[in-house]
Amino acid sequence: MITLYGSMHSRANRCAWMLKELNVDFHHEPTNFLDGSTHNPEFLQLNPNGRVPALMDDDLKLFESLAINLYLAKKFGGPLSPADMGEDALMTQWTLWAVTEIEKPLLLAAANNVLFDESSRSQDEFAIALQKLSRPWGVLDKHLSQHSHIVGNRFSVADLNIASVMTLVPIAAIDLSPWPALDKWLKVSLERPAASDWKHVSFRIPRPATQLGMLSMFI
Ligand SMILES: N[C@@H](CCC(=O)N[C@@H](CS)C(=O)NCC(=O)O)C(=O)O
Repeated sequence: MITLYGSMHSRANRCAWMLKELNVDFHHEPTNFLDGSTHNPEFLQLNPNGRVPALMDDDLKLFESLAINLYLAKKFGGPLSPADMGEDALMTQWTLWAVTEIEKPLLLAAANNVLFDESSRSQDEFAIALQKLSRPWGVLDKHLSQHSHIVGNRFSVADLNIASVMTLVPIAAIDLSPWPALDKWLKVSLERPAASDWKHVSFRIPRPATQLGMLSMFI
């Protein structure tokens, strides 16, 4: 039996999307990440990082949302999964790329557009974050102007992992019109019926008190 821990306002919605695409039954524990629940001793047994999502598949305990999705793809197979070693390598490559190239600057942009209280948003930080995103988004836009999907000619875990990181684009109303192929692909991906949990995301995060706090939060 699979149990997914984490409220749908958290990155757990990435794994719920994957489980729903795969039509896998799972139990959902909506652990709240804003009230300290991820730091209680019982939860730390599951994920010593004190973060959601976490997933249990019988005795196997996993953390890291996108690694969980790669595991689920390989465990359950089908069109979302790699068909061979080459596809496996490419799906892993694009997943790690999403985390290293897109996630942090996109979070910084979204924080300064919508997630921080209005009084603590910075237009300068927003512009710097978008500037940082322009290179990877250019790469993705070019790729998607030549290919219908990230890997192979079908929606796979690579599309899902990148699109799930980019749910922050509509949440923060970021304009993707300079990257039209990316814009189109993201809109279509995020409208898949299994993806719908991201639409309920709404929360505010406090701006860290110090520059060091900002660094540890975003870099
Ligand atoms: N890289 C991790 C990040 C997990 C993460 O930061 N989760 C947030 C919620 S979206 C959390 O649990 N924060 C609570 C905390 O940091 O104390 C993943 O993708 O699973």
